[in-house]
Amino acid sequence: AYKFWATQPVPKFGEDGDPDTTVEEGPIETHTIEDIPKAPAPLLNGFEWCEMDLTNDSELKEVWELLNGHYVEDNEAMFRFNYSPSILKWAMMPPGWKKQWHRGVRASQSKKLVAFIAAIPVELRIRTNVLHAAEVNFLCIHKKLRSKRLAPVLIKEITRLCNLDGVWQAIYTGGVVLPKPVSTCRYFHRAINWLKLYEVGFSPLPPNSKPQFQIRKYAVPERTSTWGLREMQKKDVNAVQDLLTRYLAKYDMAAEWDKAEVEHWLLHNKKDALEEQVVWSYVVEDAHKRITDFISFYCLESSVINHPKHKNVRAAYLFYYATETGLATPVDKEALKKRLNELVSDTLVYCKKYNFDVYNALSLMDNGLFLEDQKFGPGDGQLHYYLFNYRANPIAGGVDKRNRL
Ligand code: YNC
Ligand code: MG
Repeated sequence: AYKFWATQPVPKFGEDGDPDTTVEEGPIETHTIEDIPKAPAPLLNGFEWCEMDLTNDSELKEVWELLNGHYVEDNEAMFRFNYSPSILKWAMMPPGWKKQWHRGVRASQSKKLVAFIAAIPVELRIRTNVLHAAEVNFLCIHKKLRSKRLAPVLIKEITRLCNLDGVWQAIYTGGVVLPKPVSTCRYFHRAINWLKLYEVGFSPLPPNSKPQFQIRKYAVPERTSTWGLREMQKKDVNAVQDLLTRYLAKYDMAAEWDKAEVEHWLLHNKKDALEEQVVWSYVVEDAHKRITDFISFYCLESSVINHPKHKNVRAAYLFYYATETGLATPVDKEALKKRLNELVSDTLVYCKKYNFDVYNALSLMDNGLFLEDQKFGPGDGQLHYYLFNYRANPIAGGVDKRNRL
């Protein structure tokens, strides 16, 4: 098993032996740029490499079409992620993005795009070490080209391209089990439009319940409750960056964002009126005009595969948050729990206002403090976190157990 992954600089299952012993953290292997091939490995006959220029709307649309038809589905093939062109730009073009890290495969004759993989730069802190790393995502192969060992070719190619830019470590996530997760999270879902989720087969009707009981259970307050909550603006970037950096310091693994990254990830500036909003961010400003909290979510729709009535499900994903309440020493856990519940409940009001059907969150950061109270239920999806060419001790998921991403 793992014919390809066994050849890669990743930890193997079982190799660290006793789970109570800790390993020394660091790179698994080191190379120099001079050793890295300047040209890509050849592809199967009839296919060629290409660079996808996402600033070009027609190339962006090609990537969107490939992903829309062939990207990640749930186990029962009922839903498939449908990243909008706006969210693709947001996700793949943060500060420091590189065109050469948007790699495609075309059929040589038709020029049709049949496979894709992308990486973005990220400053990734693991405990006390900050890695100048890549985050790899959007690996996708056309359904007709599956199981031909093309995925390893794409992975080796993105590795080569990262290496050529002096990047030797990467982080990536997936629902599949590979050697070897550094952390694992579970997805949680909070129904907003319960009836639609029921109709598409996402939410079950519990025995002894009735649709109207479920609809009432998931009713959302009309108004937000936190004093001083407002939409985040550009003038808040410095304060939010400072607050977020201090908040994330308590986790064992987190991205480190500079101000430009905070602005990109939290204040998606729409370049033109046609572009859809991708991310929603709110701050709490106190009576002294200090930013004491912020919370954000982003939009990711899923296509409903072959449904007579519904074409898509609009999901909001809880993104980053931070609060001064969690930064007191010692941490007052009850106060933090109360504050996070208020903030998340307020975002639920906005999710409803902006027509989301479901609110998703992972079992990371301090989410365990509010998931149950806010009526999020565990889903069957897991998300595994992987590090490439970096040995690290496991990072536990869940509340207080220090992880993020
Ligand atoms: C996966 N998701 O195990 P072994 S997540 C990594 N991530 O290798 P083939 C995967 N590896 O077991 P297919 C993987 N899925 O023999 C499969 N593999 O060692 C491994 N789905 O290749 C698999 N997108 O080409 C096996 O398989 C080998 O034709 C088999 O293609 C797979 O973006 C795939 O789920 C996933 O489009 C492309 O099924 C295809 O099935 C597909 O015969 C739907 O491949 C979409 C989907 C994956 C979403 C994601 C993160 C990707 C991370 C890749 C690893 C990056 C490493 C770091 C590189 C940079 C380093 C630096 C610096
Ligand atoms: Mg293949």
